[in-house]
Amino acid sequence: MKLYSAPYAPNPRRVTMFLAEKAIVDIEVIRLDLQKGEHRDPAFRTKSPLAQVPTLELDDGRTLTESRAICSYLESIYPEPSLLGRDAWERAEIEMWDRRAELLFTLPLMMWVRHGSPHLAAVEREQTPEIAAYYQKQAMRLAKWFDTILADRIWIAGDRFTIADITAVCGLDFAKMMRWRPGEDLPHLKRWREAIADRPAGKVAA
Ligand SMILES: N[C@@H](CCC(=O)N[C@@H](CS)C(=O)NCC(=O)O)C(=O)O
Repeated sequence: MKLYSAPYAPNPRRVTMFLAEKAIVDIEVIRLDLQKGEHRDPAFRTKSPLAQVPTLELDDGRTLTESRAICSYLESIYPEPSLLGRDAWERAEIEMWDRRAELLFTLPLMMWVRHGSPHLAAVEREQTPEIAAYYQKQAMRLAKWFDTILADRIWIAGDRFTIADITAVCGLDFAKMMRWRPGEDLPHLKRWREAIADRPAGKVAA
């Protein structure tokens, strides 16, 4: 299998962190340069119709182009350690937290960066400062909420590291481009981020 990824991009990093936690090493990772528009190449579009990374290409040529779908597929093939849950309750609970992490936290952070950082101008093409300001506000509001959640649990979905932690930290680290990271005003979020640094996923470059 091949994974099309890109340096600094949070959605492919969600998958490369997932690979690291599971110690999966037999997937070839191909890095595209988004600044140069390599993902818009017609040959790549035959694999990824929306011209996005990550894209997982199976040995028979089939492709998956959504990071969460790629992780679900990999979890089925490499079940240990489980990052999506082992039984019906765990799977549903982790999915609930992962959706919250993605839709309420990582997505606003990504939109803030995409519309606010000059480094993303070539990728976003039409940056809108009002959109950046709107999503910054949303993201900061939800950062506070996640900080209160993490006050009495180690990881986002409870007492073990899951995809919800990977999803949230990909958004959080991307916001370094806006010079934001949780400080003393968000002590639980800060402690959680520091704990990820010691894990295999934490070694994957942002
Ligand atoms: N829903 C997709 C989103 C993928 C996505 O937005 N990827 C970005 C990189 S983080 C991309 O390829 N952007 C290229 C572009 O927008 O032109 C997923 O999670 O896989």
